[in-house]
Amino acid sequence: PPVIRREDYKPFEWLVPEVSLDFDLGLGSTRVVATLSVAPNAKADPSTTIRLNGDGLEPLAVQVDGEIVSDWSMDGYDLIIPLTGEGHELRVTTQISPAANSALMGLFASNGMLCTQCEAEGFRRITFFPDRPDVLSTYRVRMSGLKAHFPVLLSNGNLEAQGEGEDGTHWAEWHDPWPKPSYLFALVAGDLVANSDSFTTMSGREVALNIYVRDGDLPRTGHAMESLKKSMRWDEKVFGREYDLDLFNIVAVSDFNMGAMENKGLNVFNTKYVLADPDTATDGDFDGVEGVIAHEYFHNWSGNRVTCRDWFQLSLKEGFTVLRDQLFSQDMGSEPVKRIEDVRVLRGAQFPEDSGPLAHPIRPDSYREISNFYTATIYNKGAEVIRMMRSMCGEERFRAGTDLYFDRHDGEAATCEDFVKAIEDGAELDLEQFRLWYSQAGTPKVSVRLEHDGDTATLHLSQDVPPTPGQPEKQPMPIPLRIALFDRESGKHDGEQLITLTKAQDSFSFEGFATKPVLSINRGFSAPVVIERDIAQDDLVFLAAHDDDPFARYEALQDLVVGHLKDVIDGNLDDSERDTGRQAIAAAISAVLDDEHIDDLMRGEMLLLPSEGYLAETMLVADPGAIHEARQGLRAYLGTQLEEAWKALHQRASSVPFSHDAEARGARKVKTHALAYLAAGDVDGVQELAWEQYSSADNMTDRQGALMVLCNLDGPERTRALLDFYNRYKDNALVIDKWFSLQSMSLHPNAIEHVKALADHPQFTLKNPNRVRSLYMGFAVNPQAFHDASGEGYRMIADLILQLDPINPQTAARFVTPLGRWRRIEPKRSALMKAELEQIAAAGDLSRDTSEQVSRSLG
Ligand code: B3K
Ligand code: ZN
Repeated sequence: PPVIRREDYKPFEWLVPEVSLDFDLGLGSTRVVATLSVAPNAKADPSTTIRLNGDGLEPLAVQVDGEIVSDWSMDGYDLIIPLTGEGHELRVTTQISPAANSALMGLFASNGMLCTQCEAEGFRRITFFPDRPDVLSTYRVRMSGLKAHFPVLLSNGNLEAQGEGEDGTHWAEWHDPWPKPSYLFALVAGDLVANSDSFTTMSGREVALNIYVRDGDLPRTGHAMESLKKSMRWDEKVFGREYDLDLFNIVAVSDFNMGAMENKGLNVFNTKYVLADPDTATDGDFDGVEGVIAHEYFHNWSGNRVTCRDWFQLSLKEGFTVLRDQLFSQDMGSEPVKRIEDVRVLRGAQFPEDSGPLAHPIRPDSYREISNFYTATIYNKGAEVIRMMRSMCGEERFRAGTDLYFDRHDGEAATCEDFVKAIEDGAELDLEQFRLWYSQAGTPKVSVRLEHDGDTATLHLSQDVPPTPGQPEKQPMPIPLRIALFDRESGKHDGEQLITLTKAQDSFSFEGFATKPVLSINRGFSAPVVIERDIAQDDLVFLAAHDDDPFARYEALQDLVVGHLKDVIDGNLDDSERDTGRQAIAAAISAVLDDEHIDDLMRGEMLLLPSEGYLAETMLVADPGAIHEARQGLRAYLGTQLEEAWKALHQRASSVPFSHDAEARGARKVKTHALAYLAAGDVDGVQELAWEQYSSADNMTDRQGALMVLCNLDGPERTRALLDFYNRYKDNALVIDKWFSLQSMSLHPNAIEHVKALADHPQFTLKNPNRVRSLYMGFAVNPQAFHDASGEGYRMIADLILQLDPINPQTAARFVTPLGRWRRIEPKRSALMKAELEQIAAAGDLSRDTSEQVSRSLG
């Protein structure tokens, strides 16, 4: 497939101010008549033809200015129509088959309903169109279909007319007054019911809100509706953004490639991010709903009102919108806990991406399939980059910058450079060197050394931005670091400072320290970098106990554990040194358990050991077997060593009654952590305790937590609980997804066999992305099973990719990533992983999605 380059951008030769679409809806076959008003674009080169993108379409009839024409031609899938250089009306008829659309891009069928997904390039699977984000049009949509099949007919904007047709059909006409690119078009037709509410905007306009779901799911939509109203209010208050239509619709669909989609006035959601009640959704699921509802709603400004010029600018809307949803969730719940969670996601998904074969800058320079660039880098690192701007100028000036951005570019298709310039002008911040964060890939490493002499403490910093594919040499980046220097005696510091490292190396001096202070650095994770600090273990213990920045405190404990485990894995410790290290960790954890100044939500974060993936990431070449053994060994040690404390914690937490408040949520979080440590230590009676938590649970968080623990063990309670869970929830797809993933993520020695059997389970299907992810993403992140020394785990993922690719290439391509880590894995496993990638590459007829990922991974 051809490579598309950012530097080749040219504006489209034609403007398409108005589009009208007429749909004759059917599951098996839908007819589409698209009418486009076009005019030459004065800002582009003149052209004597118009190229309309298509993907697998056939033009059944082509008209120009009301006349049938036949001088059109096809160039691959694109339709080329000759046109003279003035305004015209084009009309093209196509016929599509939603029921046969298993890729879930364009118009597809899901459980008898019809639904669209157009971002990034799905609109061209519906009709011929200049399917690029810089072509903005107002849309008028008419649809008709059988009323019995499709009682609800929805599209973007406002409903303008509806009526009854012949033979049991009905129709509706929608009009969206806001010009938009084709990727924001949406249509839904189905048998749906709505949770309806309303919201009065800051200027007093009443907006009707509807969340459409299948009958029976209505009782689980309350949390989504509350989240929507909170998001609308928050965006007014914090970013000054008001909603701009009289109607906001959300539709939940169970077959969906991603989380949700921000179509103008008609968001389409994966059911996973809409439906929640205490019996079927965990606290984490509730947070997921709130965060994704907010994210899609916030896109109305950061994405829809100001959209992207081309797909290289994707982070313009995604990075910024992720930052907005993160700040929102921080405000709705616990700010430090949310920050820690977000950093964990960044380190778990983005850091490995940035240090592997798929590394790319947040504004990429080239791609072959844009669907492959909806990545943790574009989204999460993109958010971190904008967060750094905010930290450098402060909230108020940042708001002046975003106000200017929205004001300056409202109604436009903008670039990342436009964003940076607006922040520069509005916030009065010099971002010249900062732009490197947009162009350079790779996670900077910052080495830190604190020196003390007389009463001066000197901080020596140096940075290294590692080479990434296509970028062998890097320039130093500006790295804003929040720091504090603690007095060892008093446990206090004289205030936090923000220093910015702009050079390859630099030193910063601080006066007035009679004794050597303890350095706390990258507080709040102010920069998305790896800190390599030369720090004594005692100082980490000090920070883990005393740092007043919750993130830094969490980080100190993590570093303590990482340092110890790496020493264990490298064989650097004799038995007594290992015991000393373990004891220090146990003492630090025990202090966390006893600390009355932190709440349980925070305590839960501090109790979580760094994941095996994160540990692997800190090593140039990792041995997954050794990492697993060392980490499990430490967990077992902590489980037995602190047995009484875990039991007491479990008991205390179990006495807190269910509610959604922070205290109760915190209690649920630490309860399962305690149980998991006891299980790791294999202490007497843990199976019974887990069964007790499982069977007496009055909510999904406790129930799933206990089942997760039982799933790792081998005993009758495991089978009993899995069977009970299945029977209890067999009719709820989202909960059955949990049942699949708990087994595929399990530490049980037979996990591979379990996954194979589950692939033949009557409820397993490759057609539903949630189900595929629940079984196989769970498996691909299961360090023990996926990295089984036999290579069987690798083979299973490779087989899945080949089977899924013809059905759903977008979802199939996502599974290439875990195999792509082969260069960073010890030689034997590495060879096995690479061989699987080569096997996939050798298969004929791969999708553009999968072939791009496989060739980059091998390249
Ligand atoms: N913008 C969509 C993602 C579309 C992905 C297309 N492959 C959801 C979101 O980020 O809000
Ligand atoms: Zn988004």
